[in-house]
Amino acid sequence: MFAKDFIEILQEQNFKDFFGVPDNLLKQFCYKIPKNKNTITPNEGNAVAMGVGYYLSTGKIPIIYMQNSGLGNTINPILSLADIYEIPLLFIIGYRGEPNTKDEPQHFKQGLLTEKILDCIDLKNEILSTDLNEAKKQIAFAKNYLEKTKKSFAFVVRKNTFEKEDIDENIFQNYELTREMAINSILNFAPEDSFFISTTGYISRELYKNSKDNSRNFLTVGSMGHTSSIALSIALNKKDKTIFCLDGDGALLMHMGIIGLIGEKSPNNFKHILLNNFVHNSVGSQKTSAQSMDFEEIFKGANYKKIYSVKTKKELEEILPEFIKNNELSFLEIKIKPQDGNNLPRPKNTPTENKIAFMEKLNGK
Ligand SMILES: Cc1ncc(C[n+]2csc(CCOP(=O)(O)OP(=O)(O)O)c2C)c(N)n1
Repeated sequence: MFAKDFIEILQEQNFKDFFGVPDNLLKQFCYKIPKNKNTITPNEGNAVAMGVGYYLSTGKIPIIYMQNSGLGNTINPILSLADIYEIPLLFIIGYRGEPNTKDEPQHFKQGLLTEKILDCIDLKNEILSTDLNEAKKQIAFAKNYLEKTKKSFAFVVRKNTFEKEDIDENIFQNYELTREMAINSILNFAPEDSFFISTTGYISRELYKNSKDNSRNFLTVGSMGHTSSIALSIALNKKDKTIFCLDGDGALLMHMGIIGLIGEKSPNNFKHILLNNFVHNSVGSQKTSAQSMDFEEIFKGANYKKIYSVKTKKELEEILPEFIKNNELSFLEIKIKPQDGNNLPRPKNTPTENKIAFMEKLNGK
């Protein structure tokens, strides 16, 4: 079915407002939500909590959408907020790693357990039909269930449920630098014995593609938003090594509280780089809140000692030597434009192989 028709039926059934974190499997759906009805939240737990506030203030049932990877972020506000106050929410969940389909390793376990997790937290769920008339019946059933029981309901959405249509991906700005250019400049300037901890999606795949020695990289292929926490621990335990953290704006925003702890600990070997394209480039370039934020001020306020922000190759290459050499906790924002990464290679080695090689290099074995 077409995402637009599905959304129209939802709206006819009085499901008017949407809160969530974008997913590439739900890309068509995300783009067809009317803009003034779509709230993209930093993480999936925020979407649940905003949905609760929406219900409290309108009496209407919100739609909460996400990739199944985000389910973990929602469990606390589902169980100890929505459930205990009997606030019904309608979930739309992209089914990455569905059993017996081909997908990347980070989706395997989450896919295997998605339906089980939903059953386990007593969240009634169904696979969404690909047929519009069937989906219409499912929505009517869900509506009745939500209103009668005041419990939540989830549609699990398989790959290709929505027909592919051309979509005009959001381009909010057009900076000179791309992700590829920025990462290549960083790699050119970074000492050969540095280590990189990189975030989920295209950024890790770009680093993987362009690095000479991938055993120096820890690719956080899943667990979006946790890269800087991993990098913080490594920086604290390996004070003689330079640790680069390659973050995205979507990922940084997802668990931004950690920057307070990074600032508090202030490891002087920690180089935090934000590749800011203002969107979730890896899953279809849906906007993040980065557009209305001033990261230089925020990181300054979080006690980072050196702060840089650049938007051209020239500026970047002028600043990199100082950024790398200074011996203080540093933040570098690189404003870039979104860049398609569909054809980027994916790691040939398994996550466990990546871990072993990385640990051997880091720990000098
Ligand atoms: C918890 C969780 N929610 C959602 C996703 C799906 N996802 C993968 S990459 C990505 C976008 C990351 O955006 P950003 O950090 O800005 O990097 P960019 O893709 O723009 O390079 C999303 C939403 C995920 N992997 N995990």
